[in-house]
Amino acid sequence: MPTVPSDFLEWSRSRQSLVEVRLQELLPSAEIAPTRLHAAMRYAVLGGGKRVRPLLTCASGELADAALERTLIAGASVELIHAYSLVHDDLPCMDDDVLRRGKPTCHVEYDEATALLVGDALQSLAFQVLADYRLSDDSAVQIEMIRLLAGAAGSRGMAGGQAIDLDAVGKQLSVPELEFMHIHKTGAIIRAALQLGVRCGRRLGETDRERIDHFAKCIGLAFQVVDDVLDADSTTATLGKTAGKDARSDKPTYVSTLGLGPAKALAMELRADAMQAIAPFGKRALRLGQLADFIVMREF
Ligand code: GRG
Repeated sequence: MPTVPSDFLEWSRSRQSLVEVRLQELLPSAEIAPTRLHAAMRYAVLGGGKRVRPLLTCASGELADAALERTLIAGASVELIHAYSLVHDDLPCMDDDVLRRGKPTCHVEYDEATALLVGDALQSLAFQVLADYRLSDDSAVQIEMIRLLAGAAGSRGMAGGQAIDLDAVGKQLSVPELEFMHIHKTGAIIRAALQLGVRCGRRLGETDRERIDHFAKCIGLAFQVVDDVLDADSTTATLGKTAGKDARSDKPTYVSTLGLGPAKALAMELRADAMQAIAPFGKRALRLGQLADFIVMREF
């Protein structure tokens, strides 16, 4: 099992705190009307979460020599979409959960209608951010970034994956069916995080982009496999969200389909495939490789 090196901890902590500051600045102040909605938006986004997606945006941006500031803003826009998805996912009409990031879910702390609006407003804010800031010297590339994130969040991406997930409750899915669901539900936004980072920088050749995209697909899926393993194999206190939820909700997962051991082995296989895809970049892909390790080794 690979270990997380200390220079990666330093790199990731510095980016996490920089993203945190950008998110604080991008979110409307809780003193501006409507104050309750703005307070709830800040509650849902700030002070929690691993910020894996912005870290991926920073790492892929580094590979394309992107300015850090651009990747922080692009990463923050992806995190806003992610935060919206968590708020909506926790609602009683979806996963019906009471704990997220170690605190009461948004609809428990506020109310259901507010949580619904928080998700709506965070999604709009993500695209406003992508349109407001100059993230590429080429405005066509910037429009492409907006299109990529919209596609990843929509019915052909995350929202579609969530629809398949809701429909799968009580059913047994085959591994290809599970893969299809998670490539959409979890993988699409992770892939977009990497695509946006690359587009903040200089134009990479087609082969290099494909390498990064293959890496993105592998770690997007690995992320979900590990999420399923942790749900089955960890505690609520460690996760900061309700553990054992998938089995109790009768949801098909990699653990229910393959078993715990083979699911862990699959995560390692996906990591190896991801590493192979970025090997030709050598040291330039150091942070991407370390993030892949972090994703498969994380405990929460
Ligand atoms: C409601 C349209 C809509 C979509 C919801 C992402 C999602 C789709 C649901 C979340 C449910 C879930 C547990 C998905 C598994 C993978 C995942 C996204 C886990 C949470 O992401 P982390 O671990 O969370 O990055 P933090 O809190 O660290 O940001």
